[in-house]
Amino acid sequence: MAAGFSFIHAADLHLDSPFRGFTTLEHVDEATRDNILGQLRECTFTALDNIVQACLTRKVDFLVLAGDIYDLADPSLRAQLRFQKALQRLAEAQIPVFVAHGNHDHQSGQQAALDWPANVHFFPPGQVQAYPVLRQGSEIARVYGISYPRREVTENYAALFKRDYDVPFAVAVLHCNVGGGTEHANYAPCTLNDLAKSGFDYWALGHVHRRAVLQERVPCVVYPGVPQGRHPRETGAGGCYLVQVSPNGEIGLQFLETDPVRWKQLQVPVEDITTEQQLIEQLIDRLDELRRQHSGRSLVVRLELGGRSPLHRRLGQPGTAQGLLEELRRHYAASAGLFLWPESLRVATASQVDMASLEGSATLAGDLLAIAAEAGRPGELRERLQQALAPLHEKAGRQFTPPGEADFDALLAEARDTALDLLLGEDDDR
Ligand SMILES: [Mn+2]
Repeated sequence: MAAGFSFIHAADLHLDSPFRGFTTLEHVDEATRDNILGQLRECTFTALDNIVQACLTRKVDFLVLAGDIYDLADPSLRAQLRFQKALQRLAEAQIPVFVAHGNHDHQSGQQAALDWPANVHFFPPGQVQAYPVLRQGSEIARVYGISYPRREVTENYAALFKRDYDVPFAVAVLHCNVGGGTEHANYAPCTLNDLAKSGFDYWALGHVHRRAVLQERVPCVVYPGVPQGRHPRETGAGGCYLVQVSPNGEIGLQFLETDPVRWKQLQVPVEDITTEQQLIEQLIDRLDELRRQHSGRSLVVRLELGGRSPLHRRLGQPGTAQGLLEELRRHYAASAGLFLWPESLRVATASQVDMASLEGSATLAGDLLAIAAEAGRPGELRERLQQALAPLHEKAGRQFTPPGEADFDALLAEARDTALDLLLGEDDDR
């Protein structure tokens, strides 16, 4: 290879995602509501524009998109036109784009008949095709890829990729589930070993929405994750990878953030808080801090209050959590500019208990703590409890990983606290 080159790898754009559950926003004025809904409606497109802008600014040699460009197999015309327009900007800069379709935008759907710029290459459904990337007439890389002909692809598509050995650098673009992960549908299943032994230099994957570099050394195996999170469980930065290949074929990865709206979960411990006034102030402090840490981004925040708190009883009253949420939404209402939307507020506090004085006391609560402590140590009681839970885990085992020792301890602590709360009674103000 005469000189180094670079490309950007993105996947799972899910353009025009509907943001279900965000159609009505309560407790705020209409202008605030329109501002938030407008930004949500735009954010998958803004992420795409940010990817395109990164390609232009970094002067990359090509762009790879590894499936689920659209959220639907019958995408909106709006989504397709916006995609076309974005790629047009890359055509003007003569940057080639290689596009695979995945399970969300498989090729059995109805897509509009549009003219695509000559720099755009769609991989065909069900078979691998390769395109050379040329610089001044000589090939710097070859990009191989395949699209989904239908939603459910159960074959191992990775096995269809065959590298040509006269190629300086080979990129494979595939929407697939590596290693039988259960978080996403098991489409085009393959193992990391299938990819590692393939002879390719870089596997540009899509499908798994959480970013993961499965292998750093050649072949590099990468899930870039979503460029824009789309619901409260898709937390963390969304983006794409800038891949720099040195003249001797070494690969450097740099993650670029592209999400205009970010989903956050915020745990707020409330042990030391004794009044509702302090609580509201504390929540606003924490949210302001979060906003400072994410300047230039809008935020959707899922709040959880935790810890043993003197406010536990009152926080459990019907309407209290809702009232706090309402207050926060009003506080952060803004008719324009970046928004902070408190999406929900969950109370997971426990009552304040003087554990030290209860432990060892000749009371029912004392006995309960002694039993919980015994179950926390290896021994007969712990084994009996684990055996009692075993049938449940066997049944659910197909969907979940059975809990390990640490999970069991967490469950035990939760059971102890709930039992203690019930035992200490409603009219006890401790
Ligand atoms: Mn996807």
